[in-house]
Amino acid sequence: MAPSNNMDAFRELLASSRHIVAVAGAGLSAASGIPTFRGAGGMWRKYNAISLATPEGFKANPSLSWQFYHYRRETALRAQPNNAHRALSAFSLPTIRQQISPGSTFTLITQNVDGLSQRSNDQIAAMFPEEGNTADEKLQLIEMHGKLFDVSCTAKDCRHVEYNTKSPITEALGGTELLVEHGTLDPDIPLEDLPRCSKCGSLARPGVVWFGERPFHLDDIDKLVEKADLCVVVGTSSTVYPAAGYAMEVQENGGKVAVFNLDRSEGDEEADYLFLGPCEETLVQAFG
Ligand code: BJW
Ligand code: ZN
Repeated sequence: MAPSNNMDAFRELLASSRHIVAVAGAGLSAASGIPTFRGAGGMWRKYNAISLATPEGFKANPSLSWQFYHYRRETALRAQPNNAHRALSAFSLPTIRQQISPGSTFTLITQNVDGLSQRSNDQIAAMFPEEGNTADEKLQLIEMHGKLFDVSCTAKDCRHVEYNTKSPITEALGGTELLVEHGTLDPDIPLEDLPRCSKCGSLARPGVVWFGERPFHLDDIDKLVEKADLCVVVGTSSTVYPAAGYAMEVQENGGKVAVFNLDRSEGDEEADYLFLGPCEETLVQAFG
């Protein structure tokens, strides 16, 4: 059966669901001016993903890779959460969620590394300081592909991770975001001028998950997906595993799936609900 686009019916489902997970991708941050990876204007069309965003590419030329991530950090620093982030953040707040979906749990599992969902959660939580959002009911957010602002030591005997929003992250990278935009990266920034571990001085790398690497918090995610009775899929092409498999897993366990995406995406014909359009509009209707 084709997926339904009946928003009232979806809101009824939301009201009666017990354990809700949302799986988000780059489309969630598109309205904040963060480019997506695939499709028109996608970063993987413009840049060579293999040389910039893989462990092998980083090893072969950390100068190129760091310029790409410096550019991404600068873009994310300048961006602001949009209405789609805010709709999910508000739903994460127990006091608001109880009105829409009494007694339910909710976790946002995002593939995004831009930190915008965390910033949105912090902003919304600050608006409701006293509202019974106790420690064990904290906003639930899992950044499974890591964070652009985590800087991670490459030395096997150190592995120190530091949260760092410095702009530029090192002097030598300052201004190279313009080279990235013009597609003229400098392959020769000396290793000693790239970000280094503050503990042991070794070369540091961006704290993100590249192909072939284990995503973060997989054990927690597996437990959440196993018990979920509703999976909300937002702004992802659903081509990258394991995230791409969560919706089907929820459905196989008898749960429902609702997809919010600009265009058709992988597997969306199997969904119970499909809302095509910008998620910064459709999520507000669904969760507002
Ligand atoms: C809008 C919108 C608007 C636009 N509103 N919508 C099983 C089968 C086959 C392969 C594998 C498998 N399991 C694992 C693999 C290998 C691999 C994989 O999936 N390969 C596939 C390509 C086939 N996966 C991995 O390697 C993962 N690791 C792993 O599984 O490890 C297992 C392990 C276990 C134990 C030990 C060791 C290993 C890791 C994947 C890492 C992905 N990394 C990246 C880069 C992160 C750093 C960085 O940002 O640079 O993550 S790749 C890139 O893709 C990024 C994203 O998070 C990810 C997903 O992209 P996303 O978010 O879906 O973006 P787009 O652009 O594809 O889609 C955007 C969508 O939004 C579009 O549909 C638009 O229409 C829509 N949109 N505007 C709503 N306004
Ligand atoms: Zn170190």
